[in-house]
Amino acid sequence: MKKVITYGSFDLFHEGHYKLLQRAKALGDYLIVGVTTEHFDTMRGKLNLVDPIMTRIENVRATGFADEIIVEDHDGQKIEDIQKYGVDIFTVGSDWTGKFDYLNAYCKVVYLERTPDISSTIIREGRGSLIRIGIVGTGRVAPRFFEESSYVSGAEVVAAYNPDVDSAMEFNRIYQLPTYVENFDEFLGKVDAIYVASPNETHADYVRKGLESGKHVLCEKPMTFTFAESQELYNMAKSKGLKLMEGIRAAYLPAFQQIIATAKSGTIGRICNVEACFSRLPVVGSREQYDYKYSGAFLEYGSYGMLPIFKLLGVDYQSVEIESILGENGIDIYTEARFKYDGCLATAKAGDGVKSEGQLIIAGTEGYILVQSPWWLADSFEVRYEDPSRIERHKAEFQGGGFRYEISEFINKIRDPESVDYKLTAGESRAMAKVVEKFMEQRKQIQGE
Ligand code: C2G
Repeated sequence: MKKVITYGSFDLFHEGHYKLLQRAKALGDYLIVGVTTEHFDTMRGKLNLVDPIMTRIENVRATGFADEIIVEDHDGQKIEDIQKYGVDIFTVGSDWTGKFDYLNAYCKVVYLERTPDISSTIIREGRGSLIRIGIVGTGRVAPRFFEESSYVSGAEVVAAYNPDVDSAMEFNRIYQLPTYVENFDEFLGKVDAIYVASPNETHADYVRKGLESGKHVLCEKPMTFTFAESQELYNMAKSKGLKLMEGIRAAYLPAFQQIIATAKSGTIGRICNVEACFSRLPVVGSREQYDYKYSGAFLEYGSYGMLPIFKLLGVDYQSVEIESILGENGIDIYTEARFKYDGCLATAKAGDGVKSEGQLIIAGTEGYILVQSPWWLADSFEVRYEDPSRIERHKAEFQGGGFRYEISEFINKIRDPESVDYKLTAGESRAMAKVVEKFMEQRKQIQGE
């Protein structure tokens, strides 16, 4: 008797799962299906599971393909199961190609072609339905978004748009998206939500078009260059009952919210200074190096520095001074935005062509919080005091590249319209747009336009 084994979460059970199990069963005589526990899914970085394990098991059982159902709850279990049950074939969908080759030492490994277009056949009911996402802009971040979205249950990237048809087609080919359309309106017709990752100056227009056609929008920073436009877009989303979110990844990481809460809890006394730095040396020939109008240090990375400042001190600062060091064509290779609050000073530093230590320091009257570089990808932080031997170390790890937490938040918000914005509020996002607007005005003066 040929024994086959496969594993999965089988959340929001759909045709892709059904077909996988059907073909897995056809590979042999006896099929064992491992259904993951929520704990195991959290450990492996899979977020947003909707169905409880009993429902997921019941859905697998209902197909009639499984001869035996087991529960998967820890790393390394696959090797144990294969040996314990005398398994001949391990199989899983092609989205995992290569990842389970190590099991070849124990049995045959078969990757079955993933079912591409499941969106049309999904049972669209209530809270649990799958959110079809379209990516606008197929540049450098799009692949990372695509890969991390696969860890967010209920999120499915189904289409990608780029006016540069070659780039869009190439993205479609690599990631085997089910639909390809060249026309933007048609593209919008295929999705429930869009992720805007196009060049900075095109963000606002795509956001507006997305909202106009009733789509939820997650937009890369900076979403707009003016306060008024940011306000207009948030108002539009609100009036249409849609979710609009600015994608500043750091805001959604588990450690970041813990840092903010710890600082606000009074542990370090009254906060008197916040200093956040984000810097990198650009890739030669990249947009950041030559796009002196809509790129440069502040437009690319200024939002990161402003994030902890606004979260900790609010958006009602007394004044802000912005100063830059310029490179060729007047592009800023380094910019500092210095905020003055009542009883507190704060600085957001951004370097794109200047490299510094990417740390976040929150200074208080009784101690300080140090988040080591890169603070925007924090998985730990320290609370320190006058006595250098007294250090409280906190850990809050994240899985993968961190992107999935932002995607997870977006999906959660769409699923639960009553959910409260607190990780990055519309007010904080608008306040960032206001500073960006001031920066852009100064830039225009300097560049003589
Ligand atoms: N699948 C598919 N087509 C889809 C979606 C999923 O063929 N459109 C397959 C997956 O490749 C997997 C199975 O259905 O083989 C279950 O998918 P998930 O529930 O998403 O589980 P997954 O996270 O892939 O877990 O230990 C767990 C395993 O590693 C797989």
